[in-house]
Amino acid sequence: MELLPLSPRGETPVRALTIAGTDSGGGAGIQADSRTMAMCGVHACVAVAAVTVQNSVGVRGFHEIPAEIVADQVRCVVEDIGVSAAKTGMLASTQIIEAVAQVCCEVGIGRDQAVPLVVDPVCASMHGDPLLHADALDAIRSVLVPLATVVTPNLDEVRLITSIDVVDDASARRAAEALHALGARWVIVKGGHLRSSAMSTDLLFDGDRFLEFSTPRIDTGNDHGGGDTLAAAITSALAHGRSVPEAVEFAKEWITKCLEWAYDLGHGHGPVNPLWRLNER
Ligand code: PXL
Repeated sequence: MELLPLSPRGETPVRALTIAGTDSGGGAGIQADSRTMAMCGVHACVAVAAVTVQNSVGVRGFHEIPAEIVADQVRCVVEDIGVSAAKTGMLASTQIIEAVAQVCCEVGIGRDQAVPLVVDPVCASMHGDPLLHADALDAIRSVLVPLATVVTPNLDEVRLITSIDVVDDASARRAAEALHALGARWVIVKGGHLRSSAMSTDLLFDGDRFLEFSTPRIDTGNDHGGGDTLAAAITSALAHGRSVPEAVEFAKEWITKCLEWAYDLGHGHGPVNPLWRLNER
């Protein structure tokens, strides 16, 4: 695959911002985003929205950062360092979603703005543990998705947001249309959790055309942080100036490599491995 360029010694890399939750187990969330961005030649700036208490077996709880502190982290980074793409992950609550949306509009992050925004509408962990208050789904629909340059739900998130159960290509297209109608510029419906084929096919929709991206399905129980990593790879490619279809094509190949290099960790599910680039020469 063609990798994104690392910056030469002493040269300031392109920057991207992740607004998300931390994972004490080190596999998902901000930890996955930062590693992926670093390996894609992007300096990762970080606005922490929530701190999770978790290991490879599950999430025991989370603590939200006050909404104004989340927004201030974004403002502070953009003012000085500047970013060319941004991503949201776990935002936990309506208050945080609203504060993030407001500051993004204020500083020029979001669809049709100078800085594209990848919205990964994180609702729950792979174990089904909640990472979003149930009453915040409305804010995801009405405030966050409309701000997205690209929205990247998995099939569980598609069901929660649109009430559409994706079981085949026709329902995936219906779901993409429903998400686009909420206001996202581009929609990806990820087929990775549809276990029916040897390929993992993601559908990309811009309100007009459907594009399909297929990569070989990597069967591993170690896929913790996979969604975050895919969205962070899209964000990284956008930060380098790639178009959305180019970024998605890159990210599909990137996550396939991260899955091939995934490893066991603890007693539950291990993480995908964004550091594979260091080992595969
Ligand atoms: O993979 C979704 C996700 C996002 N963000 C945080 C997480 C998880 C999954 O566990 O912990 C902080």
